[in-house]
Formats: sequence, structure tokens, C-alpha cells
Amino acid sequence: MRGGRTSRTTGSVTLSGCFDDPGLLDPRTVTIDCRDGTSSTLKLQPAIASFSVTHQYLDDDPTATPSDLFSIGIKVDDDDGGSDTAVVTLIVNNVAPVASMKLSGPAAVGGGPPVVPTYDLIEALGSFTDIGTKDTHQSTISWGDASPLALQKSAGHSYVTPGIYTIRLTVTDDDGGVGTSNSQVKVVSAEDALLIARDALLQLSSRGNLNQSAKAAISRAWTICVARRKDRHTTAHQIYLLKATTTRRWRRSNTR
Ligand SMILES: [Ca+2]
Ligand SMILES: [Ca+2]
Ligand SMILES: [Ca+2]
Repeated sequence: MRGGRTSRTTGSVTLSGCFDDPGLLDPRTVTIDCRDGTSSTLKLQPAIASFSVTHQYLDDDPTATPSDLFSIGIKVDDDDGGSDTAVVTLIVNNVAPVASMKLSGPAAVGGGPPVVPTYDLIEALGSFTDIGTKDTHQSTISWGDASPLALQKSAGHSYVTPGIYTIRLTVTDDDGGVGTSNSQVKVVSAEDALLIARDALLQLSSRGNLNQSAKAAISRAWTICVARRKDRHTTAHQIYLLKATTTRRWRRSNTR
């Protein structure tokens, strides 16, 4: 056998090889041991003296190394008991996971990061993909304040101090690959949240008849207006006055 040749594509490898055999009428069997617990067997018709097989490595075993050497074993047998072998070495590189994250809780009001009042719950919903499906993974979420890391890919959090924070999901695989996803939030006091919501609502209400999009925007703004009773600056009375004012304007603009 004249060895083999490999060519890599994303996440997979194609192994091609050929051999000489004067017995042109012999059928042959090619066995390829990928050294990852899997093997392929090819039944070749007489006069066929080449082969090609594609394989995807789902892990660069052993763990804790970013790349590993695999010695692929190739054996060709004819139907008369004759055989030959060859070895092809291949470096399999780990591919880092790809992380993504969505936030539930903050409201998009105007430009900039989505807004959330202090003490309001934010849920970070993380996910990831990894070509190396046999890898194991660990996830953490940092909230950008002094609170401890959440040791999972999805978690809830509330802020006590206004400011702009970066929430970061980090996913690490067992071979050192790291994927991250970031989202910013603007944390405001409940009092400021009411002012922001009031401005957004009044601005929308002054635009005449409201379409579904405007109604949806008002609905989102109202999620900020819902009582944040834990903040002593926000009172039910303030919320009631705001609701009465905006509802009156909303109805007036909707009936024009
Ligand atoms: Ca490894
Ligand atoms: Ca990986
Ligand atoms: Ca691994």
C-alpha cells in the first residue's frame, strides 16, 4: 500500500489512499481504524485500487489539551489472505464553543442598552454549540457588579445600584476552548424608571392613532412602570397618577 493522504474540512477529515496488487481480479477489503473508537470498512470491487472516506472527530481525546495526535490505521486484505498496512498521523484541533445569550426582564426604551430598574429580576438565558459534541463544558455568568459568578449558563440576578453593567456568559470546554457572549443593561432607580417610562408613553401617546407596534412599545414601557415597591422612592400613588395620565392620553389619541 502507498500509505494514505488526509485533507481536512471544517470539523471533518477526508482520508484517501491507494495500493498495488497484481491480482487484478481480487476483491479487497479496506479497514480504517480512526483511533477514536470508530472504524470504517470498505468493500472494493476487483480492479479498484484506491479508496476515500470522510470522518468527523467529535473530540480531541485526551482531555485538557487543545490538540492531539491520532495515528490512523489502514489495512487492506484481498480474498486470498494477503494484506498490507499503513499508518497516517493526523492532528485534531479542539474547536472552541460558540456561546449566545438572551436577556429577559430589561425593556428596550429608546436607544442604548435595555433598561431595568433596581431590584428588578433579570434572567440571562445562555446556550452554546460545540463541534466537538463529546466535549464536556462549564458555564459561568458574571454580572459586572460585585456579586459572585453564577455557575451555570442560565441564571437570574437583580442590581441594587444604578449604572451600566456588562453581563458575560463564558463557556469553557474540557480542552481549554472558550466562548463568550456579552450583553449590556442600564440599571436605573425605580424613580428614574418611571420618568423614562413616562417620557416614552407620553411621546407615543402624542402621535395620534396608535398602531400595533406603538401599543407594543407602550406595553413594554409599562413593564417598567409596574410597582417596584422595594424602592422607597416609588409609591403606588405615583404609579397610579402616571397610569391615569397616560391611559387618558392613549385613549384620546386612539380615538382621533
Ligand atoms: Ca485534547
Ligand atoms: Ca470543543
Ligand atoms: Ca474534549
